[in-house]
Amino acid sequence: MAKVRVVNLLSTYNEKENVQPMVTTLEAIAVKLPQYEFVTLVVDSHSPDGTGQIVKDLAKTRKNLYLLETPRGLGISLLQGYQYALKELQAGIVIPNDCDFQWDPQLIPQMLAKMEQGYDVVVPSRHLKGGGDNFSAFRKLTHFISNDLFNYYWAGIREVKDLAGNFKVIRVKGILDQVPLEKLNVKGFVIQSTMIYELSKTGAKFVEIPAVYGERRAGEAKVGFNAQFIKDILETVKNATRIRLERSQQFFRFAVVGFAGYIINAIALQIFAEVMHLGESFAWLFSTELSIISNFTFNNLWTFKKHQIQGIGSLIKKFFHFNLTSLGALMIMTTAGTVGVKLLGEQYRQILLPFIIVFLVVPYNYFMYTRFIWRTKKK
Ligand SMILES: Nc1nc2c(ncn2[C@@H]2O[C@H](COP(=O)(O)OP(=O)(O)O)[C@@H](O)[C@H]2O)c(=O)[nH]1
Ligand SMILES: [Mg+2]
Repeated sequence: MAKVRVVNLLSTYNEKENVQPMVTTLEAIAVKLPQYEFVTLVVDSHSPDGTGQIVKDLAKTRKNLYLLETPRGLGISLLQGYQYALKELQAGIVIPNDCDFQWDPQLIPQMLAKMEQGYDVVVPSRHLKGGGDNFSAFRKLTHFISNDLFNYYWAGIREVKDLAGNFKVIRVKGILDQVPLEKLNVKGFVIQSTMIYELSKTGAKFVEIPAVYGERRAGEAKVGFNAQFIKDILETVKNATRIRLERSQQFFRFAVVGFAGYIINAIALQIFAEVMHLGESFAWLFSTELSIISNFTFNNLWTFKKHQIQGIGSLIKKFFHFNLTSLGALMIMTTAGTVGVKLLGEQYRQILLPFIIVFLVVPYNYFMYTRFIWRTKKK
């Protein structure tokens, strides 16, 4: 069997002192992990200090070192790098990292071991016990504002706690290759949380491991109070808001479909109970099942369009699966409805219905749907 190809994706801007030590450090790690085939791809934004030239020189004596020259901007550069790693280098795993040793590349074996346990994205985290940073008060504050306030709370990206780091191990098959990289329009540092969000939409399984964000080995950080910094803040706010809206649009559609399901449920309940005299329990059971069918159909066609289930085979399978997860709701409805009508009388039937839906079924269903039905299934 061919070895899995791991692409170390290094972003550089003025890293002339760091790039060679990083390349050789990664080579030493590769020797310890012969079960993988390691390749290094440097994305350099035409660094004025000549980082790109150093990489070109190093590549003369190496077959597994590549340079991709990119426009300025960490986001732009990484997005181009990811695409290059997938299309040109046939990556099986991509490991983006900074080139200044702040994230310790020695964590790579441990991170790959996590992936072998079945995780799709392994994230080193400053926010776990045992992790941390050496930030100044100013950097602590900016990290808190962008990571915690905007990305975690406002955008609602909660898959991991540390959303701002570059370093991670990402599986390609079914995960990174499902991210619409060419359509993502982010230029700066907000690429990091955006990638976590996009990866989460593929159904990726995340895990964080504690890590310390150390001192930069040489050279200077690009983050400081300058024009770029302002642009990064604005982009963070804009992007977090976009993600928030995207998520609430999904919720809005979900609510509309749910309301249509309710109308169907209410009319069918009335007909089954009053016109067809099916008996209280059957009226609740069948009318609820009709609304389940309607919910499945419209959520698939509209609410979760991006994750739309295709092909008649998997559609039937998913419908069965959907009914299984809706079984709880069906039982809640039938039992609560039947008992409620027995206790209160038939005149309360149409009052009980919305009451049961709002307080019992909707919370239960939203949880189940987003968790099990419209997540991309992976092997
Ligand atoms: N290709 C590319 N890399 C960049 C750019 N800006 C920063 N980097 C690299 O991204 C990594 C993180 O940047 P750094 O300034 O260390 O940010 P900090 O660690 O958050 O202070 C480093 O390896 C930088 O060289 C850019 O515009 N283009
Ligand atoms: Mg750094």
